[in-house]
Amino acid sequence: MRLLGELRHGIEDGQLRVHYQPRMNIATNIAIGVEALVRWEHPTRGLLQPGDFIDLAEESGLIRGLGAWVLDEAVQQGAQWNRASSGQAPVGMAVNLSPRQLVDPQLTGIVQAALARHSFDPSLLILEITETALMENPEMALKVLTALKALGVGLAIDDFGTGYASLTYLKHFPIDELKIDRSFVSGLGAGNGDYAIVSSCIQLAHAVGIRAVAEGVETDYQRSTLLTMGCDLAQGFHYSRPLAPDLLADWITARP
Ligand code: G
Ligand code: G
Ligand code: MN
Ligand code: NA
Repeated sequence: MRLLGELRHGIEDGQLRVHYQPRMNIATNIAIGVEALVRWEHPTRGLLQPGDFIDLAEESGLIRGLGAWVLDEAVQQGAQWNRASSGQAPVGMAVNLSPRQLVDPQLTGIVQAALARHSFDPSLLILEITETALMENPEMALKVLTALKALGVGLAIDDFGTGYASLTYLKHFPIDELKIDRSFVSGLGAGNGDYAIVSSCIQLAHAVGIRAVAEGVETDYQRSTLLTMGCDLAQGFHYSRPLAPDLLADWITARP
């Protein structure tokens, strides 16, 4: 397939970019970190979003190289911001892992190497794994998560509510945060069942002692509703779109 060849070339040719979206403490309105989101600056097709090429990367196996590059790039960027912002709380970095990366025997080594290469504090890195990836093989996932956790990094369940994670696994996985899928967050205020779903997810997270993060917060009504519900962190266009690192620098340095 043509796009696959172009992607392989694009990775080697340095056409990938990482954009960053602030992760906000809802109560204080302060950015506590960012999520790294990959883009492909295609020479003729323009700036492509992950939805245009991540599945292809996953099916072809290119995701291993792509994912390792994103991780290294994000950790390097996080380390750079943190060196530049002395006296401020350090910036946390969240990076997405695909299902295939999760079962890669080299994953732990790749993460460890990136942290060491850039002298990045492991506790400032959060690896996001989708609920679906975890539930494909929960026993194996538990082993991988335990190994990653031993490096000192944080772990998040991404797109929570769209898969079928049982409460049993949520309790046994060494998870630090639960990211409520934006399909539920976007329904807040629409008078449907999403209010109850989002509220339950937050209570569930707190019941097992982890943070609740709302994805895709677009309106002030959603923000204030989440605050009332006790949600800890939020991301979304209401605060900021994912931005190129030079544009985000202001966001990072403007923090109190
Ligand atoms: O950036 P955008 O909102 O278009 O991201 C769409 C999806 O692509 C999200 O679900 C996100 O988790 C995924 N994604 C973005 N960057 C990466 C990445 O570096 N690796 C993997 N595996 N998925 C990513
Ligand atoms: O979950 P993934 O890691 O699944 O989520 C990140 C994706 O969500 C990125 O593609 C990002 O561009 C997108 N995104 C972030 N904030 C918002 C938002 O407020 N609204 C919408 N529609 N998409 C958002
Ligand atoms: Mn994510
Ligand atoms: Na998500």
